[in-house]
Amino acid sequence: MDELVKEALEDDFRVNLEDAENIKRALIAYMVRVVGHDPRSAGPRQWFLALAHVIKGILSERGMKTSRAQYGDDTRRVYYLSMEFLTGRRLMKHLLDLGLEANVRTALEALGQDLDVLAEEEPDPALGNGGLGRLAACFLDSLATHGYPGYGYGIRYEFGMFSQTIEDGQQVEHPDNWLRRGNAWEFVRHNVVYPVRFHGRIACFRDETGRERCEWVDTDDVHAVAYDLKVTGYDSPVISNLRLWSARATTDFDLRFFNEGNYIEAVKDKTTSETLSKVLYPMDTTVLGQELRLKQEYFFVSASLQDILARYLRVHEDLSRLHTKVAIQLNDTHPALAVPELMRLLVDIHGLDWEEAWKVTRETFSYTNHTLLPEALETWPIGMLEHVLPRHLEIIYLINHDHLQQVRFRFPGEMEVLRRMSLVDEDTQRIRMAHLAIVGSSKVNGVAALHTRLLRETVFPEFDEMYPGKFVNVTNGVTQRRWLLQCNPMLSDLITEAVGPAWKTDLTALHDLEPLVEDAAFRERFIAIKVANKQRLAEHLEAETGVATDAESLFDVQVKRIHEYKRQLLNVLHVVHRYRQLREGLVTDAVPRTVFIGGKAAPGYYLAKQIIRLIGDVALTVNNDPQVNDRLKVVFLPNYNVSNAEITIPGANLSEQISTAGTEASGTGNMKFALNGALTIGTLDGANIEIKDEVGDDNIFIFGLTTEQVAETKRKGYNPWKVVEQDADLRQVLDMITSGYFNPQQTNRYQAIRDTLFDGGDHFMVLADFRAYVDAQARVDDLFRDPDAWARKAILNVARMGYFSSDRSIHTYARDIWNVAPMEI
Ligand code: GPQ
Repeated sequence: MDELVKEALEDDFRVNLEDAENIKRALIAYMVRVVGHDPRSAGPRQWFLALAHVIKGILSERGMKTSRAQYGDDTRRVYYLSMEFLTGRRLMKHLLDLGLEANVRTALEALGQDLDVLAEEEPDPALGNGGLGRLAACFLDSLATHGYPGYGYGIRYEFGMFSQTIEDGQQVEHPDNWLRRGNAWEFVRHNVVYPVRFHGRIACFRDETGRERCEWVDTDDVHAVAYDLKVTGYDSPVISNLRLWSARATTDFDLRFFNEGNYIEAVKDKTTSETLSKVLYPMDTTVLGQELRLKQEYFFVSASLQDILARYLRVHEDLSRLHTKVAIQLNDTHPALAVPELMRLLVDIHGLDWEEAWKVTRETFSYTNHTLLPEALETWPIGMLEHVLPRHLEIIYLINHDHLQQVRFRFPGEMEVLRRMSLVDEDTQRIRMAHLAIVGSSKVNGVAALHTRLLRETVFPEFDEMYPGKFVNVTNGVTQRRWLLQCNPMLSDLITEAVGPAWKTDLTALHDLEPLVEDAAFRERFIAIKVANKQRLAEHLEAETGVATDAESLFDVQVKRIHEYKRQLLNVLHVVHRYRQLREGLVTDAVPRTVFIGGKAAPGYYLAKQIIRLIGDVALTVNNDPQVNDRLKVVFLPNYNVSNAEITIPGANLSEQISTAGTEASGTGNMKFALNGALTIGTLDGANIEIKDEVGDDNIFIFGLTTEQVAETKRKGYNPWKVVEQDADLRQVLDMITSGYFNPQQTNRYQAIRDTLFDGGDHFMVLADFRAYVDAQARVDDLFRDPDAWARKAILNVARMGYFSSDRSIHTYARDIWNVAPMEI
């Protein structure tokens, strides 16, 4: 080792990627010079850091080339503004993208280290809640892979999504202190700092030309400091940047108090302003309406726009042409304050006319809507906006004034339409952020065909009428680089061996797998890989929780946020029904199953937490009942996150996508499972419909009410009591749950669940879909008894998932929304 160290240091940081020996020397050099540790005594943690720094060096070099090419081309750039980015761990992804895994593995072996052990040293950055944040990460991957000039902006939360444990059957939240040991991948840019202002008042005056100008004065300021993460694409020279903002107190602020001699006050205020980037709100598709959240939204929007304008002004002078070089995508309404903020910057700071600024603004922004659920549509109290962002409230009023004038022109005399379309909800005195985003954007998109149709027909029909062509669909996708290539290496190898590597950047190439369905040897290998992935999942689970599962059984998986509309409860009702049937000997030929359910409940969402508890109670009873536990097992997968998903999804036979029709905007888990060879049991909801269209009716288990039937049933007066009265099995199942069968120590534990199903009117139609679901599950059993027939359908699912790549989504955005092309490097 001594000799090696000496030699490597002479090499002076140069890394030749083709050569494992050279990588080894670089690792040693970085260990000494960057990590500051003696290679002779370094452990996995230090070697992880050394490796991360080696890679960071490569990314930095390539990032500079990308950035030079972008300035050179002067092309339109895409900025993706999102409160959430669920990137997953970086190490293995970078190695895969750079084609470095084999050489790095060899180099580490020579140093007595195991790459897989090192990879576990990296925390999973949980800067998002679920689908929306993970979609943003898939998009960055596709942008970089296909060479689009993409750039992400978000918040560097000090605490990401809480980590979940189950204690006494109940969810317990733990802070996610992911930065505790630093973040090996980030570049902190102490020179990229912008002030972000809050509170204060508006002072208007006439300038020298006689024009009225308004200034926002006496504000409380916070600094936004940039932290950059380099985003690699697969086998691509293009690097995207993800810029995350961290809040830091301004020094002025400190000094004011300091000079008054109140040192402690100064430090207290410093902490207050720094709480802005402290923690991610752990709610998914529900809004809380807290002032801190509003401030977070404005904080990252303001910093991002200042940065975008500064970059534009470095090479251009005329802000009235901004939209020709800049496209900004608003990931839901969370960044919708960007609309009034850009207006403020253009008009108040840079002196553009209102009309001109409005034209630029509308041409610059596009908005993606991610939900139809009314509780997720953001609105802010006027009083709160007035206090926190007085100038923005004025600008919103001005935008609304012009907007309503056009509405009156388009719908003369229709007062009700005017009320509905206003940016202001007069009844509640709140600003409707979705309306603001719609009027401030050139395009608005939904995330699956059904979702876009429902947006146009039921949520924003007047807007659709008023702006023909503004509403478009871009069905979500997932990146096959993480959700097949990285998470399922065995299946990836089999596919590449069979049809070549093109699928890695063009997923439609999977079509070529179809003929292999007839190849018995291929089917056998496909089956063997699924079994191996199930074993990997079983081992992981046993190591994490001590629960043993049988990889021969059907692995039935539902992993996603816990929410009433996603209907984990329907899943549990089926489990209890199956349990009863097995116990009472009503079925003798049931296929052995392991039902996995995992996901986090928002900390304040009582019913979701009760559902987790119920799963635990049912699991305890079922798993300890020797009469059935060779044929049925129930497992709650704790702390579902990106890293766990990478192990869970490849190990599934059956993917549960059972939301009430018309409630899940798209879903993306549904795509990941099918791509890894699971069959779907699902409703005609979100992207399930398009998955069915692609894989074919015979290769998916569809059940339950359609969106139209749900609406029709409700219109006629849905009565849950009636449904239960007519179904003896359902009655028995509900009796068991509500009488304390699974929790004799507290028999009324599930009163709230009972109440929502009966007195609450079963809003999500769990009871209405019970029978259809149970029947569909029986069809699942039938097919699983014939492993070869199952494998044929699973292979067809993989072969026909080409459409669901985020590459396709990104090409569609690029063409239909952003008008950008890949760059040349
Ligand atoms: N989604 Cl509004 C979230 O993950 N968080 C949110 O706050 C909202 C939506 C999801 C949505 O529920 C899924 O159906 C989508 O597949 C996903 O966004 C990405 O579009």
